[in-house]
Amino acid sequence: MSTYVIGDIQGCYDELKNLLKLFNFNPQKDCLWFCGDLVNRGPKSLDVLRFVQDLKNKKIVLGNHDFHLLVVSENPHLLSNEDTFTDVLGASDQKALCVWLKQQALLHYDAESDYVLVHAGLAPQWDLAQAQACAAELETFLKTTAYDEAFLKNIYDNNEPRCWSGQLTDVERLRFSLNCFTRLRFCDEEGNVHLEYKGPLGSQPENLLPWYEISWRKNKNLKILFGHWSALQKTKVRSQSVFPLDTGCVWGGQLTALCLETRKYYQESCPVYAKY
Ligand SMILES: [Mn+2]
Repeated sequence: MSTYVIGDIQGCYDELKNLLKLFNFNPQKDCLWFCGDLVNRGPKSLDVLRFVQDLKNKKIVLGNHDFHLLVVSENPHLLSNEDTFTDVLGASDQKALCVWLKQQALLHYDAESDYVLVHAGLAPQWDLAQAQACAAELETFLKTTAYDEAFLKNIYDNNEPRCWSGQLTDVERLRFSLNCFTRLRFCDEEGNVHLEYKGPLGSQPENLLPWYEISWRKNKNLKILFGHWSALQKTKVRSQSVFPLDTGCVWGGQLTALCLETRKYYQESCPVYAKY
């Protein structure tokens, strides 16, 4: 049995099927881990969701696009011109797929291999236990709450608070956790999360660093698998224990898989489905 971790698919279903052929994926024996953003921007979000849902051996963490689909499915007016998951919204199994998607994790930790899987990143103040506690709290909340007006106002698309503390209120803590797990890219040395800057690595404001380069980061001992950051090439990452897997398939890059047992990478090239 092998474990393959797959980067952001974003509806690139045909490329996913081709990628699996590159390592002769055996659904009875092998396990697939998905680092989130299964849907949106690409052409076949519905096919990806149905395929992943039917898999026998899998682990999934939710990304910002998956979460956006859940929000839009309960609040159709929030659909934007760039969203391409309308195939899901009109599907006979839309409701079942969204109920299933809501049950998925924000963090997966495998104690045996010591790998952590998240979509975007971990706050520098979090050690494994704190990250797991924050993920568990948020997972319970997301699967039981209605994505109504109050939810949109209190939790969704809100960049505050910027910094972790044990003194945060329940709502602040949920918001901070959601932002770190699904949207994080840059922090400053004081540990504040900066979500506004979305430009390329290297051109960021001087005080900002990729979250995994914060010198005192309390989760440095972990091997972290993540997606979300398509501009990030493995060669740009100095840490040996950080594994970026979003190689921008939807933008005409590749879809990437990493075999955890062999540390071998597999890549399938994609056409340009979306433009900046
Ligand atoms: Mn993302």
